[in-house]
This record gives sequence, C-alpha cells and structure tokens, in this order.
Amino acid sequence: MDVKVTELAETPTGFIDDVLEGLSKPQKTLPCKYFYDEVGSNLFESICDVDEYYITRTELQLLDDIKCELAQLIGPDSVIIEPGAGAGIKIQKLLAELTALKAYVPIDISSDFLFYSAEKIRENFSDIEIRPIQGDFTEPYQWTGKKSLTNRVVFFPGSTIGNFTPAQAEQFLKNQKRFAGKEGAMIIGVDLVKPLQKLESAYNDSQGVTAEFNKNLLVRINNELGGNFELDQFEHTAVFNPAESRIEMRLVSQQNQSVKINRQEFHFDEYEYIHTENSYKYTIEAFTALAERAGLKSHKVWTDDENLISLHYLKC
Ligand code: AVI
Repeated sequence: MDVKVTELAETPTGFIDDVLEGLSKPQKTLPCKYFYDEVGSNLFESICDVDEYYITRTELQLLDDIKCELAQLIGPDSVIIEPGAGAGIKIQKLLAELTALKAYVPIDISSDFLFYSAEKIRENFSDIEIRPIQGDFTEPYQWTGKKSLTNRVVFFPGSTIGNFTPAQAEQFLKNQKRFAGKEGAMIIGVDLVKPLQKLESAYNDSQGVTAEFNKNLLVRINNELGGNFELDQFEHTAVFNPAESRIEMRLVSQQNQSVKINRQEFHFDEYEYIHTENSYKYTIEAFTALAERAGLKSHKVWTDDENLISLHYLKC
C-alpha cells in the first residue's frame, strides 16, 4: 500500500499555551478545536441528533439522494481523505457506492474516537483499506507516499468549513488543493444563510446538549490544566452576528469572579464572555467565490428542498 500521510502532531501540547493566550486577550477566546476530546466528540454526535440542529440530518438525506451521482464523479481507484472524520457516518453512505476504492483516510483530533470509528467502518467495509490518522487537520499535511497517486478526493461535509474564518477557510482549501493534487477534487458541505431564529435555536437547543458541549471546554481546562472554573458560574449562549454572517458561541460569566489556571489568574466581570466558536453561514454564491479564490473550480452544487445546506463538488 503506497498511501501515506505524514503523522500529524498530537495536539494536547499546545492546549495550555492556546488557553493562556486566548484568555489573556481583551476579548477572551478559546479555540474551538479543543471541544473534541472523547467526551466532546460524543456530545457533538448527540448535538447532531437534537431536533433543532438541522445540519446533520439534512446533509445525510442529501447525500443519500445524490450518492450515485457523487460516486460517478469520484470514479474508481480513488483515495478519500476526510479531515475531522468524527464518527464517519456520512462517508459510509459514499463508501457503499464506490467501486475499487484504494483507501479511506479519516483524520481526527480525538484518537480514541477516531480508532473506534475506523474499526466500525472496517467491520462494515472489510475490502477497503482504512488508514486512520490522529492529528489536527487545521495544520497543513502532505503525502509521503508515491507522488503519482491520483484521484484523491477530500471529503469535508458537515459545514466544518464554517468553523474557520473566511480567510482561514480559503487557506484551508488552498492546503487541501495542494494535498489533493492536480487531478484531485473536494466535496465540501456548507451551512447556508437562513432566518435568524432557525439559526440561533440550532445552537441553543432545548435539551441543553450544546451548552454541555460548550462547557466541556471548561471541564477540560479544569481536568487537564488544573483550572478552577466553577461551571455553574458560566452560561452558554449562541447569537447570530449578521455583520460577520456567523453564529458566535459564548460562555458568559454570571458574576465578577477570578479563575486560576496553572497559577495564572484571570478576572471576569459579570456578563463578560469567552468567545468559544464561530460558525459561518454562506450563500451558495459567496462560498463558490471563496472556493474560486482558493483556485478551485466549482463543478456542481446540490442543495436540499428547503435550501438549508449545500454540498459543493470542487475540482482542483
Ligand atoms: C462541527 N461544526 C460544523 C459544528 C457547527 O455547527 O458549527 C459545531 C457545533 N457547535 C455547536 N453546535 C455544533
């Protein structure tokens, strides 16, 4: 087997530095990639099932509707790379349709979760080579295998592209384009702009799963970095920022308080918040323009009946 991807750096090393840096800024922030330890990854899977969070079920249905067409576009002897693969539910729709796939390469920051889901996929698709890579897909990576390998398709559904700023998204697409090579392609899922109430309720679900997911960042800081956040003194909220066309997830301090991490103290005024995640929403035109700026050609775009999300097939 000649498909190899350079091993990506284990992330926990950067955790303390990123946390201390983010909480020292005038607008306190924490990087959203740290949501995804094993607990956070499972919480995200639960978010995908809540009524208000439409992205996952709509995209699964759309993938089901277009999987034969997608399989034809991808063609035989391809290698599918999925950054941030998570549970790998969506890819299994495609794997069932593809003929003579060379390999499936899921990449995820959460190793337990990644290897567990890779095993599940192996059970369902015993004839496909599955090569899980643990690592931070936001960092550029490259092939170390034979350069001649063609038909590399980057599969990036779920609107994860929306968790980058538009400038980061453009850079990410440029990195993936380089990685996929001249004959390569990308399938990108995008969450579309829609009425505010629908957007905000998707991130403020009534069961409180998104709140638990957001607060898991504080739990991780307490457990892994010796922090002393009082969890009930921070409240989850998600608001749509129309000027930036993004949902902002926040953890709002419920009182004047100080928190210690690694002997460093951080002060929070009442209602001061930590900005924990952006989730950008695009129009089809705006996303197509962004992809073109990254040097990609829009080959086909699909959307669901309600125009909630879109799937883009881009050629390198
Ligand atoms: C992974 N990502 C696309 C999700 C989103 O919708 O931005 C993460 C998420 N955050 C809160 N709910 C879901």
